[in-house]
Amino acid sequence: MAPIEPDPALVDAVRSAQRVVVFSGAGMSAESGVPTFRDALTGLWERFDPMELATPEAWARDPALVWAWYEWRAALVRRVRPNAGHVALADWARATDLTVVTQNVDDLHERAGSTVAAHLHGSLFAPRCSACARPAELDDVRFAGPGHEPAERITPPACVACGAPVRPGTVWFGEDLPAESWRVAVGAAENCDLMVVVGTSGVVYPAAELPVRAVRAGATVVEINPDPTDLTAAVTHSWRATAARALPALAA
Ligand code: BV8
Ligand code: ZN
Repeated sequence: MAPIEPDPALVDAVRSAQRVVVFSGAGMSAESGVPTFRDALTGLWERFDPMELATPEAWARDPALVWAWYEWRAALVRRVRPNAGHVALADWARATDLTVVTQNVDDLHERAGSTVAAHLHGSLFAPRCSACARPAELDDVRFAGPGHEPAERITPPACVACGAPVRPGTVWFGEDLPAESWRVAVGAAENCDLMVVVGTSGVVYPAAELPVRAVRAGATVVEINPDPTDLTAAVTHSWRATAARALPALAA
């Protein structure tokens, strides 16, 4: 699908930007082969609702099911590669003051060479003890290991310090965002002159507030998404294009 050409005013705003913030969601990783958060999950997990599984209640009820889901997701991310959109952002940051704030829990921005200022919803690769919060070494947990058979239940590893179950390092629905990540993200949104919002449906709060905060602070906000979203009405320009097609054109 060739992207519809961008509005010339959008291109001008991008070319003249001095302080850029890129705010990414799951659509950023779609062209790498990572299912977006609201796409029906595939295979073993297609009958589950991510909104149900990504909660403290699901973890309390069935930690082995939740841990197996995260192992499956982490193993999938390990198998894929950053796409041209991730690479374009890393290149763009070498020439411009550019800050990446992501809702994504994968490490594809980093593997493309970006420094991520804030992982608002945590990371698949930062498991920690559910009791003493000690970070678990990735080789303590199986998803860092050689390909394991996908399973619907995997007993979470035990914390080497206190023996409690190790939990995924992501922010579940009903949990607060990491305070430092949120502080950095709000500061970036309120001090940029351009925000590029890529691959998010804009339904998860408080992250979805960030583009509105940028508009209120006087920034030009450009949305890149093949579909309209809850944010489309609030942004300055909305470009019906995908991340891997649009970002290389913007960053050129
Ligand atoms: C909070 C980590 C304070 C886990 C995620 C009731 C009780 C408690 C809270 C609430 C409540 N009601 C509402 C709330 C607030 C809640 C919320 O916003 N709920 C929504 C759903 C209504 N938020 C929270 O709970 C947050 N915490 O509020 O704390 C608090 C505390 C206690 C009590 C009250 C309040 C925490 C939210 C964090 C949840 N964790 N992830 C995990 O991943 O397992 S969020 C999850 O959704 C992912 O991180 C994902 O990034 C994020 C947002 O989704 P998107 O990234 O937008 O992805 P999505 O699939 O939706 O859309 C993809 C888009 O890409 C689409 O638009 C598509 O068109 C586009 N696209 C597709 N292909 C491409 C593309 N774009 C470009 N290129 C392509 N190729
Ligand atoms: Zn512990």
